[in-house]
Amino acid sequence: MSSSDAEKRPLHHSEVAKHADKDSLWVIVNGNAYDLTEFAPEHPGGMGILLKYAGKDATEPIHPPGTLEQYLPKDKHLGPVDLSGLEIVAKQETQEEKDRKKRAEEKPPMDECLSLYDFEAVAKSVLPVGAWAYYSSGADDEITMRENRNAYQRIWFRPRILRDVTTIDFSSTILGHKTSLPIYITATALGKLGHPEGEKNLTWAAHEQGVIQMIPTLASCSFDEIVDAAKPGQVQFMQLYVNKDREITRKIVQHAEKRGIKGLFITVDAPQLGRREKDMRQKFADEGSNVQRTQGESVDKTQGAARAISSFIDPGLSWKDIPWFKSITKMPIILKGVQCWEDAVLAAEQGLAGVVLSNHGGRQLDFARSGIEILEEVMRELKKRDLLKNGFEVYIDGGVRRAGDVLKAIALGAKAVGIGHAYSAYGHEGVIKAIQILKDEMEMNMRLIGAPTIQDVTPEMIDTAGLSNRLVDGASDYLMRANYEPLAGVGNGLG
Ligand code: 173
Repeated sequence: MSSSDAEKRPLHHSEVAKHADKDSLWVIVNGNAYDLTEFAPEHPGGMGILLKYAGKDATEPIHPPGTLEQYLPKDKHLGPVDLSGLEIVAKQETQEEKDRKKRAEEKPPMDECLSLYDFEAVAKSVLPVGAWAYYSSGADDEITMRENRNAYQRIWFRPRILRDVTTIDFSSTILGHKTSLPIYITATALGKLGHPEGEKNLTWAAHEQGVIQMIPTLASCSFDEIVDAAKPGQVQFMQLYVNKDREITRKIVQHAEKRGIKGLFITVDAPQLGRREKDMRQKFADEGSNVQRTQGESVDKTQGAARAISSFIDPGLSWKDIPWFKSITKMPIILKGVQCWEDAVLAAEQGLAGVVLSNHGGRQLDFARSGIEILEEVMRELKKRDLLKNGFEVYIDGGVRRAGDVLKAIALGAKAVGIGHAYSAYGHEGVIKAIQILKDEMEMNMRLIGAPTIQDVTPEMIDTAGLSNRLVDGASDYLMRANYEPLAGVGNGLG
């Protein structure tokens, strides 16, 4: 059928339902039908997930609106669908899902959240299981994810007294742009898994609180929607996953620059997505039942929400590409995911604007060190080589939950700290409140360490003697614990 026929005569949903296998695979998205037969083998998420929706309504929040219109050739747009007579079969809700919805209805009033941990605890309790699995999952044994927190606990303050701390000013700049405190909202994918407004919540809250948002490549809202949600003059950065097809990357970068984006943060720690097993397990459970039963197809058990949409990322990206990036944009370029001083030095020598010391929230290489630990060596080596003189900036992210963490990073030389997932459950109001909490903590901590401004937060104010003493719990001897029979009446102290 040609698209002009489709305009004249809407397809009936029963017609779409006939195209439900890999030889003819149609889906309905937002009331329109699309022929995905030729595209299906190339779907980054694999054929399995498409077969699950073949012949059916596939309107899901995972892709931004307009994705199909943008990427699918026009002749595969089959036009509007007549949904009359379609029997909506209510999905069987599990008891777990019913319980979750009840918890969401009865969640604590937002004002009871006193710290970022509280927001995280509410999110865990009320978000859909798959959303929480995706957001909270770290790589492999999640040692690095925990280390991101632990590392902050190995740094202690050396406060100064009797400094006039009546007035506290924690404002600063990032790449020359004002920020009300030295944090920015870093890029986190798939915002609509947590809330229907997705990343726009972050845009609105960033404006309200005077901080800068970094827009993720793999947002649930489209890039333009997120830029349009910003108020005039509001500064936004963009995170970039580099596509194997550099033409696509060039278009994305140049479009971002045209839309006024003020910094390009190229992610360099994800040539392949890490194994986040919570996320992977979740997806397996979801796809397994339908695809296997109805199509007799084998299920790709190695996917998770993240892996399903990440195969376009180019593992061939290298230092040789940097001059090309500089040739296609005037935006400052920052490498996000630097993990040792050698690469920070290379970035500065290449004339880039900065680096983010990051292990991707512990979601990539397990046993990567924490950003705060790397910061110390990076600042030392950059200074030694006089590479900070052109305004090269160093940021860190991962594990930040308290303003005290931010101050430790600033004392060690970071210009700002990125904050990611933790507070989706209350929409944009929750994000505003979370940043307000950080500001309140910041004011108190700056008073207590004797630093009235960010410039007063110096390396002498912290004790990093224990920073590189990374301790990991030894594996416990499960067999001994399970099999040992203590003498009758005598405890063995194993508990
Ligand atoms: O950490 C992530 O989840 C992430 O960066 C990502 C990458 C590709 C697809 C989705 C998310």
